[in-house]
Amino acid sequence: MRTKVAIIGSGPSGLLLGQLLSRAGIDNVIVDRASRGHILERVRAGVLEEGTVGLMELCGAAARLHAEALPHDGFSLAFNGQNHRIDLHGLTGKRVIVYGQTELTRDLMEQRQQDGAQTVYEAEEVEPHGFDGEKPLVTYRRDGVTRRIDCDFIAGCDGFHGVSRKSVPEKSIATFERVYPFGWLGILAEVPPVGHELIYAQHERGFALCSMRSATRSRYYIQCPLDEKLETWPDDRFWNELRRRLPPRDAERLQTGPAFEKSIAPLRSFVAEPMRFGRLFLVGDAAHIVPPTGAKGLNLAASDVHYLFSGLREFYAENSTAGIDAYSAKALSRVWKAVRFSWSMTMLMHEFPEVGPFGRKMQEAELAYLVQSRAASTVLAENYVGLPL
Ligand code: FAS
Ligand code: PHB
Repeated sequence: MRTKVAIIGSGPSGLLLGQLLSRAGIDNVIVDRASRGHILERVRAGVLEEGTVGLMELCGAAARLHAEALPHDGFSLAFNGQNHRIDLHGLTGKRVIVYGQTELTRDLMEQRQQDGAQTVYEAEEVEPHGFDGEKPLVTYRRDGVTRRIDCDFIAGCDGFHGVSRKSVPEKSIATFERVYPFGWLGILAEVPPVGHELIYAQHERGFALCSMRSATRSRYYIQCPLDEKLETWPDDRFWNELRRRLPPRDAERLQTGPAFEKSIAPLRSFVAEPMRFGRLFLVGDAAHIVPPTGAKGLNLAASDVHYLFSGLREFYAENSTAGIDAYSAKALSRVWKAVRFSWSMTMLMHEFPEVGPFGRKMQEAELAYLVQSRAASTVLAENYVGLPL
């Protein structure tokens, strides 16, 4: 098989890139080791920046998003028993859109199928080759047969545990990492959310986040030890712990019900530099990971796609390599600012026993200053809604 761009990974990065390329008439194939169903079972991000929504519109896949998503003009920081609203739209003129990553992925898959572009699911032993030369290719096994895709470029959109970054010689790549000493225990439940906007709660018992997927479906998280076991968290224990971390007014309003999804996600900050190796480009989680505290993971994948798609379109339309040559530096400039923001939100909102009483006082002082100072709230707001592309 031959194509212009071989994309490894059918998550948001791969699907957004594939759809933009197809709409620009640039042939591409996506291969993913998982099944379509398995990818859609994963529950992940929930908050989209306006730029990400814009890409969905360019993909021709935004109809359901515009019909069902929840535009949010602000969110709350809860600490010392009080809620403090950050007026995103008032401070920045922008808002965020609450729409589950699962739905975004489904919309892109369906639009891709309608547009007739090729995706190979359940591909085994996917491997990029020859990307340091002029004739890269991707091999994979399907139904016991090894197949190859000859291409001009390979987009490694295969996430943190993918094969693309691991295929780069160690001496050619630098990595930067911070692993946090806790995880997020998250649940989904068909109950109305506790409030009409998100609540990020800092509490001595640990961080909590009240989010949602719709007016009838809630997404909640609580900070938990890394070695926590799901089986030790029956629903009642989760709801009681969440209540204890919220301001009294929210705790009283909290509607509970059976959790139909429960999972623990570890938290890390990770960046690989550069994001380009000859004819292989790393995109999204394949190149960087942020703790979900700043709601940046999926949105960073989208901005990578924006830069890479612009470069590839320019290459095929104008035979210019300027855009693809600039991809890594451009993407990393925005990535590092989002990594910093996500790290700072994580350090501010979570319980770190090792920081002791002084460290907690610093967290309290920073939160108090954040909600008192328009300048400080504006800094928070402009990072949360997403820095310019
Ligand atoms: P993805 O990991 O989504 O997709 C990679 C794809 O590549 C997968 O479909 C996988 O099957 C495939 N793949 C992997 N290895 C392969 C191989 N060897 N061969 C072929 N295919 C391969 N972000 C937020 O903003 N908010 C959140 O609350 C949030 N929660 C998260 C919870 C978890 C547990 C995780 C892991 C991430 C979370 N994220 C969150 C971040 C998440 O949303 C990512 O940023 C987003 O999925 C990035 O999309 P992709 O880069 O496409 O990577
Ligand atoms: C979610 O709804 O899953 C979500 C929202 C905001 C975050 C993290 C996760 O910062």
